Amino acid sequence: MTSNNPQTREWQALSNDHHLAPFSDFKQLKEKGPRIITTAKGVYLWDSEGNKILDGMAGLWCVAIGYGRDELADAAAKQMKELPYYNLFFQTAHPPVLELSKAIADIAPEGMNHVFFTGSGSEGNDTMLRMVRHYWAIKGQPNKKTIISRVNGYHGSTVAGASLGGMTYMHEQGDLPIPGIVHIPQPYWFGEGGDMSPEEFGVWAANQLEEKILEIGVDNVGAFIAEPIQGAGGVIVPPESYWPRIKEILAKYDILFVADEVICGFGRTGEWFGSDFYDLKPDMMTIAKGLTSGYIPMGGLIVRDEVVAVLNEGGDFNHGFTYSGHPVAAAVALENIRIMRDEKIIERVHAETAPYLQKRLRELNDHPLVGEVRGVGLLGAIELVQDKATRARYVGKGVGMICRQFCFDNGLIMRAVGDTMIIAPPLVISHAEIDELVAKARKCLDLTLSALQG
Ligand code: PXG
Repeated sequence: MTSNNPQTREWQALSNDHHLAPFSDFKQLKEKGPRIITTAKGVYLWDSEGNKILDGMAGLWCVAIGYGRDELADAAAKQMKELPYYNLFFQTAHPPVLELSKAIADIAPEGMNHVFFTGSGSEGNDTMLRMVRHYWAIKGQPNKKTIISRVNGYHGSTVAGASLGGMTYMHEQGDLPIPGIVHIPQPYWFGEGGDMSPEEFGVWAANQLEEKILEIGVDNVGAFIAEPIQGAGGVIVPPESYWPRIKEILAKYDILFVADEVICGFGRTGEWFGSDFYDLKPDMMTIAKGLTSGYIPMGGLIVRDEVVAVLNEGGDFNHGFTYSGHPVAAAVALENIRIMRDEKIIERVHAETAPYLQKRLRELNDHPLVGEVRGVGLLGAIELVQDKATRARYVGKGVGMICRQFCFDNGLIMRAVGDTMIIAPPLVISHAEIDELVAKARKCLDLTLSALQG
């Protein structure tokens, strides 16, 4: 609470007195006071102190088309005036949700033509869990209940979402995971690959899926869920051997495959979906974030035709949310997709900005603190280490948090997951803005190294 700006202090007092922030240490936040973000345009944010900040995280992985697009605000206002709300229960529908379903079917992988809408990615994964079990019950295999997920995957913060996720610090609060969800190791070579080569480790990590299926019994396994590239876990790009081996295993056993596309979907990899990038052919895909560029909450589950054909035989699916397919959210999502298409935003990521960002980021490999730079599309990770050769970390120093603070103070939002710095800028970032991002990242790495040495 050190601001000299009375307005900032007033907002921080409101935070102290009334707000409980997500994923925060309430007491620590009270002592420090939150940074107040007031406006945004393009890839930049401004805080209440007047600082301009390059948003290397697109909000929270969501602001694909950048901040400040009036078209989305106009689409919301128009829809609010026409039909601000109506539900989709009881055999009703409205134009925006139907048009959006079609627009999503048009961009989704072939054979994935139906969408169940939710208010968030977590709700999308809750929907997935119930739909998978309902699907197998209809097929006369009600024991196929278990969902296999991965350690350090992120699938949301509802009870099912956090259980599906493999974040132990989330499981510790609230007796999670719920029964029927099990986890296998993640394909995180840099952190866990030991002496194996990345390719060997990728095959080993994929084989854990087969071992788990055999351990539980295929008659008890409903689905495997995974992010094409883990986001919140630290932008974990699997070794090249990983997805091909997983695909072989999935082809061998009769279980559903769910790609959680909440981060990878809508252009992040330079393709519409991470499943396109890795040619994954999932049965279901969870979506959120980039669907509306985060301008308004919306998530969903895209479902393969063969699965829908089974669900069609199952009577009522007793599941849904008040805001499933909300008309204003649907109108915003439609406009967001239109802009992505008309302005060829994903094509530009694919052909120009992703290769440029990846090339520029890898220049940071020469920095003494950097053990690895990796990334795909407009996703990037920088591993901070004490020893490049052995990949050994600084112990007990909180290097990632030190670096994150320097970034904050120097006009760059770059996240820390442990000692892994991660970025996922808006898809509209320009070459000049990428240069700025990389220059600021290098400066903050220098400051971090000095702090460690001092
Ligand atoms: N799946 C994935 C892959 C996600 O990244 C969710 C599901 C849940 O979406 P909702 O809309 O319910 O939040 C997410 C969300 C982080 C962070 O620390 C990431 C998310 C959420 C909160 C924090 O990077 N991703």
